[in-house]
This record gives sequence, C-alpha cells and structure tokens, in this order.
Amino acid sequence: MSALLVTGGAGFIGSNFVRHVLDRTDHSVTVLDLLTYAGNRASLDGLPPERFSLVVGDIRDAATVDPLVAGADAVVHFAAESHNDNSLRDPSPFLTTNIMGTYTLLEAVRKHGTRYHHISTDEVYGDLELDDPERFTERTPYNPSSPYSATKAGSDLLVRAWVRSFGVRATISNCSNNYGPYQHVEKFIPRQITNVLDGTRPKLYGAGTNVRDWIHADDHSSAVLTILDAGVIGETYLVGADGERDNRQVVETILGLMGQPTDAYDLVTDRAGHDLRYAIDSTRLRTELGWSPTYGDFTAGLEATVGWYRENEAWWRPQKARTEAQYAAQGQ
Ligand code: NAD
Ligand code: TDX
Repeated sequence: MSALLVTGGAGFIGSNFVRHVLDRTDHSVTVLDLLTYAGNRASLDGLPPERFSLVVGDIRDAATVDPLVAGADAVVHFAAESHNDNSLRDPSPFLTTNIMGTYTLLEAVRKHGTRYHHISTDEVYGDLELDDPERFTERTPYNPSSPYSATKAGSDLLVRAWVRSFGVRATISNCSNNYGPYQHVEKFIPRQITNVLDGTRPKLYGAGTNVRDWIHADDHSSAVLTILDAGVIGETYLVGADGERDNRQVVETILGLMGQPTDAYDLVTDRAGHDLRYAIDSTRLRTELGWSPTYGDFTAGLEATVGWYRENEAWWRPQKARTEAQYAAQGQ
C-alpha cells in the first residue's frame, strides 16, 4: 500500500484516476487542487474518508507543496491549465501553472527523493497530415503549436532535465484525447452533448475534418497505474487506444445517439493554429508493460458518456452559461 499525492485530482482525468485507484488498489490518495474554474469538489463526492483527502492549494506554492510531497510515496501530476482555446485568449496562467507549477513539484520530489509521474499530452508533438501513415511514437520530435501545448512541452522537458541532472525518479506519459464522465463542458464532446440537451446545435470548428485519437479516461487511468508500478525511471510512454475519428464523425455519432438528425450541427469559426490530426502509437506501453485498453468500442463509450451527462445535469449546469458566453464572443 502506498500514499499517493495526486495533483489536479478535482479535474476531469484526475478525478477519474482517483476513483480508479481507490476502486482497484489499497493505496491512499491525497488530492492537491486549487479548484480553479476547471476543478470541482463534486467530482470527488462519496470517496472513503479513511483513504482519501482533498487539500485545496496551489502547485505553484512551495510552502504548500513541500510537506505534502514529504508525506507521499509517489506524486502523480495531473494539475494544469488544460484547454487550448483558453490558452489562445490568455496564455498567462498556462505559463505559471504548467511550467512553474511543475518546477515547484520537481524541486520538492528532488528534495525528498519521491517517485514522480508526469501526465502529459500528445499535443507536444504538433500535428500530422490526414494521410500520414506514421503516428506519434516516443521518438517523435517535440513541435507544439499552441500556448497550451508549448507549456506542456516545456514541463515535460523540465522533467527530463531533473531526471538527468538530479537523478529524480520520474516517468512521463503522453496521452491522446480523453472522453468520459466529469469532463468540463468547455471541451468538445461534453460541449456538444450538453448543447443537444439544451436544444442547441453542436458547433464544429472549421470544416470539422480535424482528427483526434479518442481514449476513455478510465483506460488512461489504468495506463498511469501500470507505468507507476512497472515503468522504467527516466522513460516516456505514449498512451492511446487506436481511436482516430474526425470531429464531424464524432458529432454525427452524438446526434445519432441522442435521437437527432445527424446533420443538425453548425460549422463555426475555426480555432487559430488548429492542429489537424493527432495519432498515437502505444506499442511500447503494450509490449513492454503489458497494458491494453478495455473500452474497445468508441460508440458504446460515447453512449455511456451521453447517459452520464443526461443524469448529471446538476454537475455540469453551473459551468454551461459562462462557457457558452465565452465561445459566443468569438463566433464559436
Ligand atoms: P482539467 O482542466 O479538467 O483539470 C485540471 C485540474 O487542475 C483542475 O481540477 C484544476 O483546478 C487544477 N489546477 C489548475 N491549476 C492548478 C494549480 N495552479 N494548482 C493546483 N491545481 C490546479 O484537465 P484534464 O483534462 O483533467 O487534464 C489533466 C491533465 O491531463 C493535464 O495535465 C493535461 O495536460 C493532461 N492531458 C489531458 C488530456 C485530455 O484529453 N483532457 C489528454 C492528455 C493529457
Ligand atoms: O466546440 C468545439 N468544436 C470543435 O470542433 C470544441 C470545443 C472543439 N472542437 C474541435 C477542436 C479539436 O479539433 O474538437 C477537437 C477537440 O477539441 P478539445 O476538446 O478542445 O480538445 P483538444 O484541443 O484536442 O485538446 C484535448 O486533448 C489533448 C485536451 O483539451 C487537452 O488537454 C489534451 O492535451
């Protein structure tokens, strides 16, 4: 049994990870989360108090971070500013949280000799052409496009430097686009589901031809646990479930699942610098560490996600009006 410190555990993937860990292991979990607009205490409701606690605090604050790291066997670092569109409106918190927050955690794990796992994204590799037969691998050069992905790339490089220069015991995972319960309605899939529930048409950026490689958040969680248990220190693992779809296909599937005509969507102003395609080759994680995803059927995973948003309006409703007002202000 280990004591895990999970940063960003009140966010989308972090809260799914905390539930996954508490359900499947005997580890205890302390979440450190600032509860920004993206963090939600309700995402952690009902967890067992003898194995779970929430500390509301900032990863950029060394005085908060240091004692929590001192008391942990391992740190799993999810906390970040995570939304590309927000990073185009105001990059500033992306620089401080994603770069300085990671630096603050790295200094604490260096001081205390604590095992560290760093959560990152496939967006650090830039994008691929639609017809490129190659997918991203652990050897793909970094080439980020947005302020968000540039700060995630910067944080990954800090981790690599702290491993090499200071012997920090760290691993990194770069995962593709996640979907599932507890995702903020600013993101593509929950935005469209909650639009349909509100009687509003889904909004596709540009021509809707951009491709994302979808993985269920629970499969991301099992990958992170696998790497925490068996990953080689200093190594990077790519996480993906062979889930490539273009955005138009995803919206058509959502509309079909929700009983709407599959062409009942609008094309809106494209995202500046919009990455065309992401695609992950997760061979290394599968062959070296024996991981495989369990959500093989994307449509079934999406149907369950639609069901979750139908049943949990009280969770998402408080986010919706502000999010849509921000999009409307830029024609999206
Ligand atoms: P999210 O925005 O839903 O959650 C982020 C969490 O971090 C929130 O709870 C927020 O309150 C917290 N946070 C933000 N700034 C903080 C600070 N300064 N101190 C403490 N807590 C702070 O994000 P997510 O989609 O769950 O992403 C989690 C991680 O996974 C991020 O590192 C992201 O880059 C990475 N990732 C996300 C995806 C995806 O598809 N969403 C894919 C690959 C990797
Ligand atoms: O309303 C929309 N319409 C639309 O067409 C929104 C919100 C998005 N999109 C498009 C943009 C992307 O091509 O859908 C795709 C997915 O968009 P997002 O949900 O914003 O995700 P993305 O930009 O791909 O980044 C996500 O995956 C990688 C996460 O937000 C990141 O945190 C993660 O690193």
